[in-house]
Amino acid sequence: MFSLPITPPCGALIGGQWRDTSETLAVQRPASGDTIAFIARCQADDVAAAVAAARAAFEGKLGAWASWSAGTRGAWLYAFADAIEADAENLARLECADTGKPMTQAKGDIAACAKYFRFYAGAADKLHGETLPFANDYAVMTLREPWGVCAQIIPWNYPAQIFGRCVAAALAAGNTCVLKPAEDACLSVLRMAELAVQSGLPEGALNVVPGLGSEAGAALAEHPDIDHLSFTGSPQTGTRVTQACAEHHVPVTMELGGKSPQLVFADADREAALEAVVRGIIQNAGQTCSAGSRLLVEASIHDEVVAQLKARFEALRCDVGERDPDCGPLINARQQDKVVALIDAAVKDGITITAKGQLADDAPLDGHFVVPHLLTEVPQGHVVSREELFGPVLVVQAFADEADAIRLANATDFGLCAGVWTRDGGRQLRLAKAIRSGQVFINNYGAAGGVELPFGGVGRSGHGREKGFEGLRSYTRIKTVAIRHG
Ligand code: TXE
Repeated sequence: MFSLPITPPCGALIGGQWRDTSETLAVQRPASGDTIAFIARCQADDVAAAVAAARAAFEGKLGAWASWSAGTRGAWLYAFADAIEADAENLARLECADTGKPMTQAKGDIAACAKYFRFYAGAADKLHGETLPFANDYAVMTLREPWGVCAQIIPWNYPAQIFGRCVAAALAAGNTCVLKPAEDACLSVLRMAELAVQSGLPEGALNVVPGLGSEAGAALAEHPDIDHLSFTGSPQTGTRVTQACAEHHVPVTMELGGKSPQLVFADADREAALEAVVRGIIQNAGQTCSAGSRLLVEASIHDEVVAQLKARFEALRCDVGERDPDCGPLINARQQDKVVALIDAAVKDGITITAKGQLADDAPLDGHFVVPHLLTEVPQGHVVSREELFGPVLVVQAFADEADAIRLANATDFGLCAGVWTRDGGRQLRLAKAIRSGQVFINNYGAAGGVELPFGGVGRSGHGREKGFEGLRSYTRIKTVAIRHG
């Protein structure tokens, strides 16, 4: 039987106190199906109490949060980044057990989370409004103010990283938070909430309401007293959350996944490109919004590239995350069934599985494993070239020339990321402009996840930006003050 390195508090954090709920939810380890924790199953009344605590903290009626200056908030964020780093080993082991991801990736996620807090710590007292030229008898300025109570609904694929990017930015800007983590994986988030309380974060500044999407999540999105909502998850749930927020005119940031292309031209640094192409689809077993799930390759090198990828895919090892394989299990049986069904549909329609990775002989039978798959000669209209599979499945298509490459890259309703591999400087710039997506990476993929870089989508990938200074601004609003002095 698997046991966790530490047991985080598994209740709801409301107004600085941990509370149990009458019912709980079992959390399973994706690698083996073992139950590793029971988390709170918050209902609408718990969510209402959390929103009320966040409101009271924001208005100075609970705890010291409202009295903290931007500099004091920044100092706390720095200290909290240190606390995360001091607990990094426990946090990484929790993240690995809970999400199934390989240990090296779990460690990277915890490091990135600490980096978010450090980045926004330094930025907290550098956010400012402007003075504006207007009529001579006026003085006009803008005040950059926090929204107030920020709701955050986050998924299970990167709990620690997404906690960092939302909570660090929201708190740095002076908001208070009510965060609904995903029912499938939230143990690192609960441990960090515990560390936040221990590090002296005032009551009510951060509230966490674990539970089901249809219960706690829906109650949070429907609550009339939130001022902003940030959501990361599926387009379908994003639509529902957006509709609920529209009832009360609550602004939303939506980060909804993708079907991102990697374009490899004949003149590319082939070794670097293929390394990034493979990493871009197996990272977190393909359960990454920015996964490079479509490889578009110039026709003249197509067969050679497929042969090179075949060898790489066949060498990929799939196993439990703790053994640090190339690829861990998927999060749950539902995601595993979805991915397997889509691969089966591709095979039924005559698409070739050119290569597969290997599953460790002693991998637990109840683990939700899907080995990496390389699908080639995939027609553009097929569901596997259009829909987000959210698994380690790379779809390969050939393009004739630059115009054809742009056409294929943009033949999607999504628009999150694109990778472009070419040594031609003019082409790099043309493609950067022509591809319809929130991020274009030239001769790299993902810019090492840099927390400093704004991130978000177009089209079905969502709207609004998280990360970087742009992400911090999105946790604020502008107030215009016009003084007529005569
Ligand atoms: O997502 P959901 P699921 C995509 C990916 C995946 C698919 C389904 O393609 O296969 O979504 O995953 C909460 N009101 N991504 O079902 O439902 C839920 O509890 C309010 C892309 O897990 O979007 C969780 O906290 N909240 C992605 C969060 O929404 C609700 C990350 C995400 O769950 C709710 C995850 C409701 N009615 C999945 N229903 C990315 N962009 O990285 C659910 N939730």
